[in-house]
Amino acid sequence: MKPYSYRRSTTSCRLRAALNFKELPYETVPVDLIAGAQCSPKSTALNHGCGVPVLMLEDGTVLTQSLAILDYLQVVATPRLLPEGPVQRARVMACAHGVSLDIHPVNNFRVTQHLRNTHGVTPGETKVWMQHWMTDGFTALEAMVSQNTSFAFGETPDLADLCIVAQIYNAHRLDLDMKPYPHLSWIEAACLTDPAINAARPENQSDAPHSTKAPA
Ligand SMILES: N[C@@H](CCC(=O)N[C@@H](CS)C(=O)NCC(=O)O)C(=O)O
Repeated sequence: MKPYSYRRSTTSCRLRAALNFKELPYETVPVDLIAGAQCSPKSTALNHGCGVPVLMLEDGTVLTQSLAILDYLQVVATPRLLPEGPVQRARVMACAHGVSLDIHPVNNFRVTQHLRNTHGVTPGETKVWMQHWMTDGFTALEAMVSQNTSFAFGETPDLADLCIVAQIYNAHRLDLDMKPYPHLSWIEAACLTDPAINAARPENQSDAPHSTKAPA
């Protein structure tokens, strides 16, 4: 499999963690979002939405949208990242959506670029914007996750954890104070002890500065 991914992309990070978790072999194709590579003709031929991740399967089938890709992986490979019970499954999905649909879209690169380029928003104001939406989303998530487990809903990671930990990476990058979110911080600590999630971290990717890994 070939995931097209950018190291700091939270959507790509979710996918990398899921592939690692399920021990599926893959060869990453780095896409440099800062250089605009997601909008090159080569990239848009795979994803009309101009973004990462994209997952190319062994037979050349191309999948887009991180949650749809994760849903595909949920169906074809174990261990599962979603519980069997419908209510518990809906709770995990609600947290995954809290990150993927409430926080990520309003903080996406193209949104912040548009704010800067079209509306004259400064880098400092952009940071405040991003912190605002993370504060909103994290406040809800802090109350939604289980209050007495290591991971979001149990003692092993699930889809909620994969989405939350990737977003917290971004929160640190943007200097968001995590003290109001102790449960999310515990989840992050638990996630970082998990080898599959740790290997998906931005700094462990071949396109990270000073990486010793050869780009695929
Ligand atoms: N809803 C899509 C979003 C994909 C997406 O936009 N990813 C970001 C990286 S986290 C991206 O490629 N942004 C490029 C841009 O905004 O130009 C998904 O979950 O896959």
